[in-house]
Amino acid sequence: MHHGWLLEAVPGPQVPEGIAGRTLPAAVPGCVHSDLLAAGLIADPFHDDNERGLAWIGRTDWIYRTTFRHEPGADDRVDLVCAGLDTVATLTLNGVEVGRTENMHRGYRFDVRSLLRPGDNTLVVRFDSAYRYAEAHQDRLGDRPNAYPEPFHFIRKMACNFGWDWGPTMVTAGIWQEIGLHTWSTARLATVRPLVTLDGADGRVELRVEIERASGEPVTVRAAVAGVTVDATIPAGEVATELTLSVREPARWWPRGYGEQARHSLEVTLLGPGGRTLDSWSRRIGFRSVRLDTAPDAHGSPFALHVNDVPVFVRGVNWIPDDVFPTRITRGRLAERLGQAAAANVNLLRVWGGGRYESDDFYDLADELGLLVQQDFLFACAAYPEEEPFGAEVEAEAREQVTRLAAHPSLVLWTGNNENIWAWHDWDWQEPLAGRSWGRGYYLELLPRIVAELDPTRPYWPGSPWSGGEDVHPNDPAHGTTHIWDVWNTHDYTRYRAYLPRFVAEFGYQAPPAYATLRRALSDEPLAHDSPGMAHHQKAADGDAKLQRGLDAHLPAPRDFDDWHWLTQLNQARAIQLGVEHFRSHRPVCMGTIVWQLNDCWPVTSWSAVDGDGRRKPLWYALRRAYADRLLTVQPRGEGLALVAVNDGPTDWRASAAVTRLTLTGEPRAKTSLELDVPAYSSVTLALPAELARPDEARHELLVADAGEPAGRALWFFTEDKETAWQPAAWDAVVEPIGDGRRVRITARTVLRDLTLFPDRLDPAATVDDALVTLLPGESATFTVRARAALDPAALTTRPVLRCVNDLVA
Ligand code: BMA
Repeated sequence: MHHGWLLEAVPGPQVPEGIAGRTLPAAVPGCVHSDLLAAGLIADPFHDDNERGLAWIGRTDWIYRTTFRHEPGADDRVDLVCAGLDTVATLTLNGVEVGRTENMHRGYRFDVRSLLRPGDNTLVVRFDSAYRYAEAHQDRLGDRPNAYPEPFHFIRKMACNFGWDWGPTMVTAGIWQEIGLHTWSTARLATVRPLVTLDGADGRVELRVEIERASGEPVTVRAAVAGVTVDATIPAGEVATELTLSVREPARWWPRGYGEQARHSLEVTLLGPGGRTLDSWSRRIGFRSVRLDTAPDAHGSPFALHVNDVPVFVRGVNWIPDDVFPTRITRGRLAERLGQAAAANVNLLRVWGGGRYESDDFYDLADELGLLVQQDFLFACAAYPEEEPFGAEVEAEAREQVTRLAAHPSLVLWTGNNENIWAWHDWDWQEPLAGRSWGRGYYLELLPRIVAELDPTRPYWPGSPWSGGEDVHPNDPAHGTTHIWDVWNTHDYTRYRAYLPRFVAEFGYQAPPAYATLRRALSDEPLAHDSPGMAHHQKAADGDAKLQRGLDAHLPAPRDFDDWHWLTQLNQARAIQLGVEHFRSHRPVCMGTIVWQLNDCWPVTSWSAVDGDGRRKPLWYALRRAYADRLLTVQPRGEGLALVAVNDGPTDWRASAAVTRLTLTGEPRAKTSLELDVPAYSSVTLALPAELARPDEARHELLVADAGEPAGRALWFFTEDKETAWQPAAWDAVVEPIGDGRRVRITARTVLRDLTLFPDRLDPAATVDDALVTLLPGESATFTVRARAALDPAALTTRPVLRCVNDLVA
C-alpha cells in the first residue's frame, strides 16, 4: 500500500500561499518535508538558513489519502498494519474512523475486515500538529525542565526532531514506516521473542511465542535452528507457549576483533489444523553470552562488559539518526556508515536516547559486522512526565521494542535514558519540578521491570550516565558510566587526564564538516567562521567561542578561513585522541570509551567524526589509530613520562620499542630500548628514564617511541604547537596517476607535523586513505587519493589541499 498517496495541508493562517489548498504526491514511507521538497514547494531545508522558513510545517495538520482496490476473500481477518506513524494520527477507512495513534515509536494493527468494500477503498490518515499535541499536554500537566526550549518531552516522538545542539528544528509528520493490509485466518504469530545465550559451550534459545487467534482450534509452533527442531502445541483457548532449543557447541558470535560473527537461521512456523502453514518468522541469531561486571573494587565500581566471558574494552562511538528525515536513511547508507565505524576500529555503537530505536537494517548490519550495540530507551535531556497517556505509551513502546530487537546478537545493553538522572541532580530541576514526575519511575522501576520480564539475557543500566545506585552521584567517574563535558564546555582538553573514569559513555569535541560539505550547503561568500551560513550551521551554545578557546590553547593563530578550518579539525582530532589514549592507558580500571559522536544528520559543525554528507573528518583517522587493537602511547605519570602499551587483541604482544629524544632537525639527544611483553587483553606501563623524559630544549625537541607494525609509533612533544620552534615545512612531492586517482608521495625535509590531504577541495567525490601523519626529516608517506575528476598534481600538493601544522610558519 505504498503507492498512489496524496498529501494536503489542512488550511490555516500559517500555511503559505501556493501550498494552501494544493494536493501533492506523497511518498510512503516518507514525511511531509520530503514531499514538499520533491514537489519543489519548499527550499532545501539543509541549505543556508532555509530551516527558519519551515517552522510552519510542524504547526500544520496534514492529510494523507490513498485509494486502493480490494477484493474480499474468505479469510477470517484483514488487518491494516502500520509499522510506524509520525505521530498524532487519526485513520479513517471509507469514512469510518478505525483508530488514533500518538506514539512514533510503536507499530499499530487495526482489524478492518468489516469496513472494506469490493473495488475501490479510501484510506485517510490525518496527522495533527505535533506541537499542538505536545503543548496541550504541557499546559495540562504543567511544564517540566528541558535542555532546549521545545516541548519534545510531551510527545512520544524522536526528540531531536525539535532541534538539538547539532541538529535543525524540523518537526516532521508522515507515514514513516511500512503500511499495508495483512490477510490471515485461524491464527497468526503476534510476537516471537528468542532469548539466546550460551550454556557452557552449548547454544540455548528460549523462544517465547504469543499468537493472536481468529478461531479456537489448537495450533502448533515449530522452531528450528542449526539442525535442531522443536514443536509445541498451543491448545484451544490459549495464546502463548515457550520452547527451548539446545544446540551442541555451535559456532559462536563474537564482537569484531574477538572472533567470527557466526549467525544461525532461526525459523519459526505456525501450523494450523492439518499441518497447514498459517504464519512464519525467521531471523539470523548469534550464540553469545553478555554480562556486566559492576562488583565494587578498590577504585570504586567498574563497568566492564564481558562477551562470551571475555572482558571487552569498549571502543565506542555515539550514534544519532543519520538524517533529519529517517526515510532517506537507506540500508546502503547505513552499511556505509557502520562500515566507517568498523574501519575506525570501533566495536560498539551507542544508539542515543534522543533519536529512535534503530531499524532492523541497522541491527542486522551491526550483527554482521560484529559491532556491539547499546540502545537507550528514548528519553534525553528533559524531565519526562509519567502521567497518562505517557505512562501507558512508554510501557507499550518498551514492550514492543524489547521484543523486536531480542533476536539481535549485537544488542548487548539497554539504557534507561540520556542524562536525565544526572540532570535531575545537577541542572537545577528540582525546584521548578516542585515534586512533579520527571521520569524516575520509568528509569528505576518500569523499564528495568520490562527488560527483566521480557529479556533477562541482557543487562539494563538506568541511565547514561549512572553510577549504580541512588546513593552515589550519577556522574561519579569512579562508579559505573560517566559523561565528561567540562572539557568541551569550560576546560582545555588536557583535562581528560584529570579523570580516572571506569567507563566514559560520552565525551566529545567539535569541528566543522569537510570543506566540500560546507560548500554544498552554504552560499556564504566568502566563507568565514562567523559568516551567516556557518553561524546557522553551528547549534551549540557558544560553539564558535569554544572552538576558538581550544585553538588559542594549542595551535598557531589561523591567518584565514582555510587555516581556521584545518586547525579546528586538527584540534578536534587531537582532543579525542588524547582522551582515548589516556583512558585506554588505564585499562583495566577504565573499560570503555564512547566518543560523542560518530555521525551527523545534516551539514553542521558538530562533535562528529563523519559529517552530514558522509565525509570523514581528520578525527576519523585519529580514531582509527587511537582505537587500534594495539596501542602504543606516551603518557605523563607523576613527574615523568611513561610508555604504555595496550593490547586489546586475543594474542600476547611482545616487541622491543625504540625510544628516542631528538631535535626537530632530526638529531638524536637520547635513546633507549624497552622490551614490551603485554598479555592479551591488558596493558603495561613502563616508566621512561629521565634522560628521555626531560628535554634539553623543550621547544626544539620531541620524543618518538617505535614498536614496529602494527602499533606504529607514539610521539610526545614537550611544548604546545604554538610554542614549538618549528622549521618552516619543506618537502619533496611525487604525484603518480593510478586507475581512479593519484598516489601522492611526500618526503620530509624537516619534521612535518600532522600531514593531511584535503582532496575534497578539488573534487567533492575525492577521498584519501590516511591523514595526520607526522614525518621526521628524510621519511616518506604515501597517500592514495581516489577521485572522479583528474586532479592537478600541483594543486594536490599545496595549500589548502596539503596541510601540516608547520606550514603556518613563515
Ligand atoms: C551530550 C549528548 C547530547 C548532546 C551532546 C553535545 O550530552 O547527550 O545531548 O548533543 O552532549 O552537547
